[in-house]
Amino acid sequence: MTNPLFDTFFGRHAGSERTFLHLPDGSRLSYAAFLALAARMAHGLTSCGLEPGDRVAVQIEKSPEALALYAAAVQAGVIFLPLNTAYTAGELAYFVENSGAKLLVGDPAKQAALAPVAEGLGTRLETLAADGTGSFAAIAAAQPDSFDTVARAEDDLAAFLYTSGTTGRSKGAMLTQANLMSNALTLVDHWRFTGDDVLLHALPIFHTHGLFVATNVILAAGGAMIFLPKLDIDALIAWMPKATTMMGVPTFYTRLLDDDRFTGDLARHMRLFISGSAPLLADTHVAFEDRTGHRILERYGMTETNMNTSNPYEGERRAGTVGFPLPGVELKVTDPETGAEVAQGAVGLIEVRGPNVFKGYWQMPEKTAAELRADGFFLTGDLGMVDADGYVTIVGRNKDLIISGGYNIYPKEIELVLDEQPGVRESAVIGVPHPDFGESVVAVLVPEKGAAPDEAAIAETVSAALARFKHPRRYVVVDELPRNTMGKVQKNVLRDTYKDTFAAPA
Ligand code: MLC
Ligand code: AMP
Repeated sequence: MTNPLFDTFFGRHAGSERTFLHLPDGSRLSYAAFLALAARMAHGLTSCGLEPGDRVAVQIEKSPEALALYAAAVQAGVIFLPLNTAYTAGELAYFVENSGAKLLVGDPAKQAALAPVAEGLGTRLETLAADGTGSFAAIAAAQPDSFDTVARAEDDLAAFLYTSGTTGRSKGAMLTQANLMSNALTLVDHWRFTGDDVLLHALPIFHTHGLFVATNVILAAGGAMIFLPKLDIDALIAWMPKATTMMGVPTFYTRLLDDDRFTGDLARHMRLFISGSAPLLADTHVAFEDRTGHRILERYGMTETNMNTSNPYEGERRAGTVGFPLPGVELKVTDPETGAEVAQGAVGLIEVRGPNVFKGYWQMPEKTAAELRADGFFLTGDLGMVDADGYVTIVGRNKDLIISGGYNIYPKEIELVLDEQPGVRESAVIGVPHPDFGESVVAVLVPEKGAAPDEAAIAETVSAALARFKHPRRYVVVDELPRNTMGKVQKNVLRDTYKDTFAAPA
């Protein structure tokens, strides 16, 4: 194979008139039409000066064109770097600079904010809108609809996905062709995907879940997707009769259950519902089964590793667990201090090894060495246990991380902004239970002596600096933060104190 990832996911559909995407307006895009679009975009990337191994940073709304740009990057041997559309220009500047992206493809609506960033970094800026217009679309439109696929090896990099750490800036997780390919092929097999599957796709396509799990699985199986721009329960309910499968974060399932139109009848014909990216409450699992007769299949993964474990397709899908290690993935539970494996059934740090595990963090050898052992085991930062039947349960995190509606939020990043604000001596940002997002953000502020922090002004500054989903939804002011004898802030105490902040009224 000249380019294993392209050939496996895309090239083998050449000339196929089968439907790849069902679009919200009722129209369809065949594999052949999609590949022609991708080929024009691959020429577009080349004509913008990109060479194999260069990075293209992409912050655009979900659309067939946005997906075709992923295919184009793979075909041209360019490393694809998708970015959350909620990121502010300031946040985005870091990713573009750190990755050394030669080209930034952004939304035309954000051109004014992105132009100074691109100019300052010497990066070319082109635009692509969800309706298929924009300067990059114009460049691509003028190109031929076939492209000589650039040769790549399985060990070559296919994508960077940025993920934050407890301290410091975000790290670019380097994913190889083999990482993406091996995981998607395993999942196709494990979850019994075929060319007859139609996946209800309402996830964003700038993260592992929507792009590398949902999309790659469908591409590898040769199935179709109902490609919705975002989660919209009305659309999900309207389209469900045409789908066979759905993937979502737990919020998808709680929102469906909150809607009376989501009935057992509506879901009966479905083959499979899959959940991941955040813990699915056992209550949600049970309520979903009561309503529909389906047991949601929960799996566990992360940016650096794609998917690690999954409940079985056949066999018991056990609520509150993430199932068994996937074929080819080794999983062990270790003592966070010593690295020694703990006794079966004991809680420890989850470590994983397999063809799914990434190659390291871009230009951060120390961070790579700290998290990826020389023997290939990756320290996930998740705390878990394996029960006597082999089911893995995630019981917590050994990392200061909040997961809100499936998005990761790093408290440190918010604390750094808050600590700078007038009248604020220090801050602690915590995640507490939230009925819709699973967890949500509370900021605990300690004022300077005699000062009263101006909450509105602080919220405004936070708003300019950070993506909306990271914003604290509640601020509280306290005299001092609880600390242990070592002087470390006891976030567990704060989480307990504020655990009912977003509780629904009894
Ligand atoms: C949107 N908002 C959020 C939010 N999403 N706030 C906190 N957490 C989130 N996840 C903001 C909006 O900006 C808006 O701000 C307000 O909350 C309400 O918006 P909404 O209309 O209710 O949000 P919605 O568009 O419906 O989005 C919610 C969501 C979405 C859960 C559907 O966030 C989503 O699709 N999440 C999936 C994330 C995902 O794909 N994660 C996978 C990571 S990969 P305002 O201004 O109106 O108040 C990974 C590995 C693995 O983790 O294992 O898969
Ligand atoms: P990300 O860095 O965005 O890829 O997020 C990965 C993290 O999401 C993991 O390290 C886990 O903490 C969490 N996660 C993913 N799937 C699950 C799940 N099914 N249950 C609990 N946590 C999960």
